[in-house]
Amino acid sequence: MRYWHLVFAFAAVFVVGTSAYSPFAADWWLPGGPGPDYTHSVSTFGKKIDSLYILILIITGVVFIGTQIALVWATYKFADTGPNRVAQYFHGSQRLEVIWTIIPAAILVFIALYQMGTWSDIKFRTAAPRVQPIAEITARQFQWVMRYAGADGKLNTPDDVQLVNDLHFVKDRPALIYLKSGDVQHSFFLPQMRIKQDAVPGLTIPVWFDADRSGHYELVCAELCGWGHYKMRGNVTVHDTQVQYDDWMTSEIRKQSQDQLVSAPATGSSGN
Ligand SMILES: [Cu+2]
Repeated sequence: MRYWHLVFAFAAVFVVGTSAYSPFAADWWLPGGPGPDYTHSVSTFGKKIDSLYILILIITGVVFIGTQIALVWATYKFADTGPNRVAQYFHGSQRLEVIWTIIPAAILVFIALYQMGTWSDIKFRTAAPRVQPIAEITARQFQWVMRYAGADGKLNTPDDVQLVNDLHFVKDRPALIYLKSGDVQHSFFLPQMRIKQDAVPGLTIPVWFDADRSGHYELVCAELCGWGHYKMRGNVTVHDTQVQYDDWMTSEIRKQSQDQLVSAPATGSSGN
């Protein structure tokens, strides 16, 4: 049967074709900004992450196409041709094995060195922006509990504002948060900003990011953390200006104090 190579050839052409088309189709590529910018990340780090992603995609794409050509050729050339065909036996080729070990190793070392600058900008604590953290975010099954600094701009003070699944920050300036976990391991993922960081029980991890376009984006959990993992979705609002952010914060503070008034016992009825 000399037909199997056609199946492999079709599968390879289909995969390469749809992959090549995907940057031009909405929702097939990396998530991005609103409207025609749907494939462009909205953060400073996003551009670096995307260029690394494209580089790795090109390397793996070339290797994929090469191995698929070899596969199709082998399934055609060595196809079963009838009952009288005799099996061939041969020993491995040491030279070939050395080559196909050294080339991938060299590529991996290259990628490891090439990405180091980007990694250090995003993850090294020494690169953290010197700003006050806007919030402490605790991941727990199955929500993001966010404690904002409140009116005084400082965390761990009585005027902190607590919200759930609602991340706000200001456009064009670095936002710093402290990430914690209340139970198991979660992963704080801002897809449009290309930021992903595990929330690890027992650790407080600083995470920083920015956005160059205001609007509404999403926060998701990228670590399968339990049955309700899919529910760990938060809204992200990027405000145009600090004034807008402050207005939003003021209205949240007002809401919170109203809640406290409603839930407080009526004066005199409870004794203290
Ligand atoms: Cu989770």
